Amino acid sequence: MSVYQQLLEVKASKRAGYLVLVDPDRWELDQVEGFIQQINASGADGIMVGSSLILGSGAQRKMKRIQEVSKLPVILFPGNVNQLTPDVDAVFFLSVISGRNPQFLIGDQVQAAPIVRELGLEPISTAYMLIESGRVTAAEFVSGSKPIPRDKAEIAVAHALAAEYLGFKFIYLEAGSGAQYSVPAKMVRAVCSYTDVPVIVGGGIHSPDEAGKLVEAGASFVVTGNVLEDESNSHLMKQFAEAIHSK
Ligand code: 1GP
Repeated sequence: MSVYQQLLEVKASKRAGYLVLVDPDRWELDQVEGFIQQINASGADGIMVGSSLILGSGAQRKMKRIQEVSKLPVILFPGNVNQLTPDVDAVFFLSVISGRNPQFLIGDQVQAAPIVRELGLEPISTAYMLIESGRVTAAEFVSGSKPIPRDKAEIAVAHALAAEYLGFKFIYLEAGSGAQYSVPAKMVRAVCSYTDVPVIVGGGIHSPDEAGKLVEAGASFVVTGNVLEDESNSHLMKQFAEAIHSK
């Protein structure tokens, strides 16, 4: 079954799905296995790997290790074309539709498409919308695109409708990794009331309670990354899964 189908099944069978983002730069090769085992046991529904920028060495080897150890689908969440690797189950084929930078709207996708085909990866088209989140995030800076103002839900709605009409499989409302504020629940609610395209929400989510509120607002998937990189927070993983799944 395709990863896309698996994600749709998660959405159909649970209140919403939980995806954990693993930034290869945050883990040494010998640490990453333990973290993935924790994710396997947490009740999460999938693992995302990638980052706006990867500085450290050995990212490809880490991704391979992640896929070997993971019992969940591993989806590449690429910051650029160089992060493409055969050692994932699918790739979120992102277009930064909130921005007007042609490189991140279609330029990089044209570079990436033949590589995705050659590697035999499953592309999952995803309309990526950056939402203003208190301070400039890496995703905003690196993509050279302006985020949507957080109090302008109607702008997010119009982008989401455009994404639906253009045929994207997912909409990703992104505050940015390590964001000061997560995407406002009000904006999630507005977007989800206008489109049936499944909405993924991520960036700056620090508590299971916050995640649960985003699901109540209509999110189909919630992503956490940074908050779990602090080992003292590892107990939160199961709590996130419960808050997101429970009716
Ligand atoms: C970033 O949405 C993800 O693309 C996760 O963000 O690291 O802030 O949880 P955090």
